[in-house]
Amino acid sequence: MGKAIVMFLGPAGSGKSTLVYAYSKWLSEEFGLRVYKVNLDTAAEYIPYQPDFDIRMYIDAHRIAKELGLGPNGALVKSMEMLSENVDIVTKAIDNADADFILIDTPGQMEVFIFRDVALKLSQSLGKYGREFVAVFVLDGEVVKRYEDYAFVAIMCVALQARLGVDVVPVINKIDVAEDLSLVGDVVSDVEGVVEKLRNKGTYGEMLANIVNTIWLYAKATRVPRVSAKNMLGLEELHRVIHELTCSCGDLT
Ligand SMILES: Nc1nc2c(ncn2[C@@H]2O[C@H](COP(=O)(O)OP(=O)(O)OP(=O)(O)O)[C@@H](O)[C@H]2O)c(=O)[nH]1
Ligand SMILES: [Mg+2]
Repeated sequence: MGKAIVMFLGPAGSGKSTLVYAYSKWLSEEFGLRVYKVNLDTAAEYIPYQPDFDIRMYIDAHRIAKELGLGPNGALVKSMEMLSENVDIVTKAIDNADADFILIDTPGQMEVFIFRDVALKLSQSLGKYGREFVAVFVLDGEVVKRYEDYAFVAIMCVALQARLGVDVVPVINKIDVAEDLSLVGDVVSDVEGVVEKLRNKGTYGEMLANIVNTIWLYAKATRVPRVSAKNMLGLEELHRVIHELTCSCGDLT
């Protein structure tokens, strides 16, 4: 496989860090691939993997909070501003990394990362490094239960694509605790079914049906992988979708 960069995005607690751990373990055990793990969470207190690059060595939100007398949100915003001015620390480390895969873990406070300019700057510079680059949007299975929720996932992914200019793979995590897996269905293979169900749900349903219909016409991911980062489930499916977007060769590795 070509050398790929995969950036994990998603709301606080959705399982980004656990999935970076699980996917890196799976890639090295399954294919013997060398994986370089990047932590960009300036406020992380615990990381379930050993990062090869850790932004906290340079920019630490807790240290900033103490030094500048800021609260947790103020310190995180400040740390992201500092990162934004210094994205080359990250891109240089990645450029020099002797690895097959680069997995990038991002801050729990997704909005500080995405709604400011740091994520955009990073994806613009990472796109130039001759490695394929995709983002994975991790959602907790708890939030994807109704047909309206599928529309929410589709809209979030297209919003991220528009914002960052990068293909986004939606992933539903924590399927080990999902009460009913049929509710966490595969929206991509049944877009028509979902659109049909939404059409029967009043004015907003009609609106969502039209939005979903259009979005999935342009979606790059062919499936929405369902995984359990904790129990290492569904990683092959995740890899298959990432592989489809990052590699034009047929070989799965
Ligand atoms: N049951 C279950 N719990 C999970 C799974 N993945 C992650 N968790 C738990 O969810 C919590 C958050 O996981 P993290 O990996 O820290 O999530 P995150 O998105 O990195 O969180 P922040 O960086 O704090 O936003 C932890 O308690 C994990 O153990 C999973 O597949 N199943
Ligand atoms: Mg995390």
